[in-house]
Amino acid sequence: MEEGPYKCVRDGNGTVNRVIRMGTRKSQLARIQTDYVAEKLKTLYPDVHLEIGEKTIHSLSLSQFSSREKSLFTKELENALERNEVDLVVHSLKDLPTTLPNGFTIGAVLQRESPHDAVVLHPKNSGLTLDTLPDGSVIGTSSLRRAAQLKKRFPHLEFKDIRGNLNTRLKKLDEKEDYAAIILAAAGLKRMGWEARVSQVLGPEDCMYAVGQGALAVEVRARDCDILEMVSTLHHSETVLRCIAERAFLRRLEGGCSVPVAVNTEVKDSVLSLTGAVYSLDGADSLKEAMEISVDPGNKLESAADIQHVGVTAHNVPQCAQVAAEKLGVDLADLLLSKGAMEILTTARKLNDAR
Ligand code: DPM
Repeated sequence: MEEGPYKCVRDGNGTVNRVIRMGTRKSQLARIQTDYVAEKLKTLYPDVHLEIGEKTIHSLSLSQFSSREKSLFTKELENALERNEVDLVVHSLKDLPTTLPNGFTIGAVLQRESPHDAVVLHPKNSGLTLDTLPDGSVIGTSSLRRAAQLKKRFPHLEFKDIRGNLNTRLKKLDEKEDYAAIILAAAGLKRMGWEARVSQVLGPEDCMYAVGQGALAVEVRARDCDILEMVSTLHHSETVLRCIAERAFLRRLEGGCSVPVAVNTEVKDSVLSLTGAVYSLDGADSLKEAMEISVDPGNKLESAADIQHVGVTAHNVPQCAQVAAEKLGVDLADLLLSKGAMEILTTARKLNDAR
């Protein structure tokens, strides 16, 4: 067996192949997302041996790895990355902070699924919409962003927290009478194979989406050039640029994953447009603005090579376009800040902490 920093296996022909170990969380969605990325890598690199926790793709099995698989959360997964126990971790991009801990980077942002939110109705309400649900109907969501926008837009509805993973939430909806409907990301529902439960997809006029929603991200060690190069082929340029702009916007607003901040992005004819908004908890107060920038590779903005943009490393996406995308996010946030966004967010944060 080959010595060196990486674990390798020899195949039947005596060729030495690197083993890539993928960490995953236990939830069904996390597994599905990890498997999806594994399949892509397997197609692109048929010679690489992939391991997912205890599960093995290809021929190799490593028993000592399985015991560590238990329940790794984002932090634990990063610890496992740091300790060289795994080489890459798949996340929903929207769950990754805009500033990653030192030593980590997002090495791939895959083509985005629908970034929109969707309504899942209690079966007894089949055929209804948020508009036509009776007065006082209770909608389940723990997202401040969704609640703020929908409270304003549909004042006849009530909103209550709902917790747990997707399986738990759907069970709580169907098997009890607590909620008339719940709101979930269309992308997660699709990955779980539950598209048939989507009764309504919410467009930007009803509910703008969360930063990074619908995109998968592959987190790796920033110094691990081999793995970085390997996963970089998974990058989807347009998604990368949209998500850099969105993450730069959220970072500048000092927003975490639980602030009422929403976005909408689009790339058309090499122009990236970003709409961003902040809301008070009841949606009564809000600020919304839009800006755009050219991401044409011919549009030379000063760029430094080898730098991360809001945590993303993408050598194979034009640097100047990434610089432009980040600038767009920062500029739009600054515009909102100049109009009082920080006050709205600070109040929302305080009220939410006091809940
Ligand atoms: C974050 C939020 C939620 C998740 C907040 C938000 C939703 C929480 C809730 C940051 N992460 O969206 O405003 O509804 O109470 C999450 C989901 C997915 C990734 C599930 C969902 C799947 C979709 C994707 C939870 N994180 O939002 O329905 O990959 O974007």
